[in-house]
Amino acid sequence: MPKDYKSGFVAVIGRPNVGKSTLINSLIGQKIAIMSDKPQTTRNRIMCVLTKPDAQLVFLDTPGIHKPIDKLGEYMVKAAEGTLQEVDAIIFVVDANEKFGPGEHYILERLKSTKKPVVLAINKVDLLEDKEALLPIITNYNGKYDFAATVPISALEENNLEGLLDEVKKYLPKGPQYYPEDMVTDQPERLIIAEMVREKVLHLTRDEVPHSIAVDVDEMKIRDNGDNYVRVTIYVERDSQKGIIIGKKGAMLKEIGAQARQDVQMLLGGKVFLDLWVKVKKDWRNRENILKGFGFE
Ligand code: GDP
Ligand code: MG
Ligand code: K
Repeated sequence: MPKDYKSGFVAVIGRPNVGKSTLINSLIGQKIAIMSDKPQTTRNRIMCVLTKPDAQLVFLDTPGIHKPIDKLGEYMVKAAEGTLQEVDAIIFVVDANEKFGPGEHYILERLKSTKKPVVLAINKVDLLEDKEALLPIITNYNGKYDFAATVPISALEENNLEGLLDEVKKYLPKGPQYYPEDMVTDQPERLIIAEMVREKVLHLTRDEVPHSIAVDVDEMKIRDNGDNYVRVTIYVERDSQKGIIIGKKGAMLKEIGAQARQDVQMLLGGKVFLDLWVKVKKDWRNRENILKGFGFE
């Protein structure tokens, strides 16, 4: 390891859908960061490790920075803001094709309470028909906040990601490789699997069920024939939501299972039997004791 090796923590923040997870996944080269915009718990502050010859960067996908609307939201915002105080640098991702809005304004206000360097990543530049359009975006953002750097990128097409990394690396302290080179995430498999299922539920039901659904992996084992067996419970608040998730003659749940199984198989390797259950747990969002049961601090 070179003697000026650097290592540190980097928070990736931004409104839903701007491309935070895509960015982290592109950097890491694997689908680890969860693509759902409605993460269920503070636990999925997913940590991804990127090891380079000159630096090791640990990325934290912090989905919770938005106006809280209920108890769950409050927990998440607190956790996300805590993260901002722990990191060495922050990447603020915005979408080049979206106007500056209240979401961005809210985040910039939150950022004022941190002294950490913030690198602005203007994402989805591949969708800009006229690259000249970048200049006013850059000027506008830099008029509102003192960014450490501004870097236009395409997370999806992996454009200028090295340029972004170079800017971020400037703000990392000298330090050792904390994590083994081949380690890309600290997430227990169970939590990743729960998020994979949850992502499919929200996607396939087209938001007909609220983000208040929770998913727990109850059991994971390897059967005698070598196949993986995973039993998962999806918790909803109302019978009607249970009905939507199960679908006509169970068709929806079957589709959720089929799609989630593919992701889980990629994660675990080998064959996976995914045993999905749906249970009603009334109004869990606003009942703190139940929140604690789901692992909230
Ligand atoms: P997040 O909510 O901020 O984590 O956003 P995601 O990473 O889940 O991305 C939201 C959507 O934007 C997905 O459909 C991505 O494929 C898409 N997306 C992300 N980055 C880019 C990009 O650079 N270019 C284009 N065209 N689409 C992108
Ligand atoms: Mg995301
Ligand atoms: K600041």
